[in-house]
Amino acid sequence: MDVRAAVAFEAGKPLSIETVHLEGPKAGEVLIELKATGLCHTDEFTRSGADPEGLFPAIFGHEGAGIVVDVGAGVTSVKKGDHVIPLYTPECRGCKSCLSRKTNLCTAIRATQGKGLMPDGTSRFRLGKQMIHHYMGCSTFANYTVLPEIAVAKIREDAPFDKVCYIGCGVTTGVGAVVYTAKVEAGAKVVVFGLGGIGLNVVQAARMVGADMIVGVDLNPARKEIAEKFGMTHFVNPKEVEGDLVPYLVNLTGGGADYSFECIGNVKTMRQALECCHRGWGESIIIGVAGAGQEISTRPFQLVTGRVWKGSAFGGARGRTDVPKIVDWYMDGKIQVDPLITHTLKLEEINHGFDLMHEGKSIRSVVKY
Ligand code: NAD
Ligand code: AHE
Ligand code: ZN
Repeated sequence: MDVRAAVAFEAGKPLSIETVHLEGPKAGEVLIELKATGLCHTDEFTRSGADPEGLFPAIFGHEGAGIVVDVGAGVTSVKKGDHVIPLYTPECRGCKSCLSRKTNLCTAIRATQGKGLMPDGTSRFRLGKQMIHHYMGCSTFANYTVLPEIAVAKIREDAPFDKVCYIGCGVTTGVGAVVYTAKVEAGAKVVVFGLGGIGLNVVQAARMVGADMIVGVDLNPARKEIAEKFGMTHFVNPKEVEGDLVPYLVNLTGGGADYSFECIGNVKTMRQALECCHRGWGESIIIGVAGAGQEISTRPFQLVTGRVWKGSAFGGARGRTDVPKIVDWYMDGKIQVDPLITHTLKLEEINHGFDLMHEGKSIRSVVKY
């Protein structure tokens, strides 16, 4: 079938709206009509050329929601008409990682996903004779896409697509990092670096679990107001701090954070996030994705003296199990999503969405199909 898609032909270039051919679902795969997709900073990271795994031409997008319109042979877990969220972290429930119960990083299809291909080693997208790569196994910057059934979460039918698409990455990443990765407890002191589409979800989850102090660190002063509405108790703009940021944060938190979260993707702030943690037990969770060639560093003494450095992908959430629960949390009013969706765009306006991201004017832009 012909589908409308925003195609990335080259790193650093705007996306181009094209009519692309999409082949139907093969065995174990489903065809999804996307109703909406969010624009995550990770899409921009790959578009810019900073992603060492980046492939071109490709159809980006990994934060979608839609309806199953066809299923391939042998598909049993979803059917036509089901409402779903595509999962860039699938959950096969049979691989070593899924069975370990120690990680959400299912390995069933990671190798082909990283090559921009479906599990059989081919792409379903082409433009004329040119093969177009899938992206993060999702390619939600198209009005239809194909995914393996292990990479879709079935969700309730009363959830609005143009809001819950954000649960496909940003909401789950931020909320999950607090609830599943760090397991922040009531009374904790939390520092959040970066108050964007991810960091604000860390803030609201820290409030949800009962953190006492939630410090937000951002260079953009406009983030203060929205972060306070989401539960931030103290705002720190590094540009306004005299001297080093780390001792300032250690002092502010009365000895250091119990938990810190890096939601920027900057290796310097990753170090600051670790070093502002409390001696003996503070845990720092890296969520931000850093560009090719970047490395983190600290004095090993920081770890010897009990600080813990961890990472979190997709918030540690097991997609098929946890995403429907997070949709319920939203529908039940436990977490807020709507105020974070600052812009709704047409597919043709998608490049404007990336401009808004760069200008710090949007928190989340959503494309509605
Ligand atoms: P965003 O652009 O919405 O937010 C980033 C925020 O950081 C902005 O508010 C910006 O003002 C602030 N910032 C930038 N540089 C700063 C600095 N030096 N000090 C303080 N604040 C600074 O981005 P996002 O969508 O929230 O994504 C954040 C990061 O998380 C990106 O690196 C993205 O790729 C990554 N990410 C990771 C996962 C995962 O599973 N680990 C999932 C989604 C996104
Ligand atoms: N391709 C990048 C890695 C990017 C990365 O870490 N992605 C996160 C999700 S970001 C969503 O917005 C992730 O899930 N990582 C686990 C994985 O298996 O990719 C690089 O640096 O190579
Ligand atoms: Zn994302």
